[in-house]
Amino acid sequence: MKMLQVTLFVALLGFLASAATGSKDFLPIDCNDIYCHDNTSSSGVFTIFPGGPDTPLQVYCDMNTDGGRWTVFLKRMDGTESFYRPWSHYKAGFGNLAGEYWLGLENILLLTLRKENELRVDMEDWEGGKADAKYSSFSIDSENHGYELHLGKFTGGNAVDSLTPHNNMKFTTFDRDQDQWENNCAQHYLGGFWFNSCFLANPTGLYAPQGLANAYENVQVIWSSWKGWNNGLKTLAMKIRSVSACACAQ
Ligand SMILES: [Ca+2]
Repeated sequence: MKMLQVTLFVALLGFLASAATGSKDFLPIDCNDIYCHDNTSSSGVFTIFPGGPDTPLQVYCDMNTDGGRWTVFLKRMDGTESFYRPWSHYKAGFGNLAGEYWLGLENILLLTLRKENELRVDMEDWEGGKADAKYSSFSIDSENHGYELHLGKFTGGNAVDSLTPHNNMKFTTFDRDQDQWENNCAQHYLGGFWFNSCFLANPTGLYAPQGLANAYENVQVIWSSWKGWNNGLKTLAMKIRSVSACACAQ
């Protein structure tokens, strides 16, 4: 009887030790790490640690599109979230991870500091059409440098390129104007983005419901090289992925 108790105790210790080791060892930086750790993971909300063990962050991972492993930092899908928000909100992030959200410039910065990433933009119109655009690299500078955008070359996609004019632009919100226009692009076009003077793409623009998708000229969710200036999109998501596929140790 005593022997059995000792055996059970030792087994329990072993289990606790392995559980502790497991949780210590696996601190995914992004959705790429999660997929590499378990390639049966399906799309959904996961916890990542882009800033280290003390800063868990929840994020939506796209594990299906184009090989999966995508960390989604912007999702528009139903108009439930307002994207006309101040600098502090765009810095920290806002929204609902299962629905519409912006991951936050500080979190995006951490992700792009840790790894070299590519960018993918997926979108849908109200007629069932789908389109995408891909870029070879994506990173941003720190807040002191205005979270300036650095985009690689357009590498393809039937949405065609609407983002290159936003390259090397700082981020602008209605309460922080860092754009190239004499007025404030964010204030005028109702979002927060790396505006130039002002945009070819307006991913954080006003969400126009079906039937009203061309009622708000210029201020909707726009990807002009695909649907022009008067057609608000039904969905749009911006997502990044480590360019080194499954390099993690697990
Ligand atoms: Ca301006």
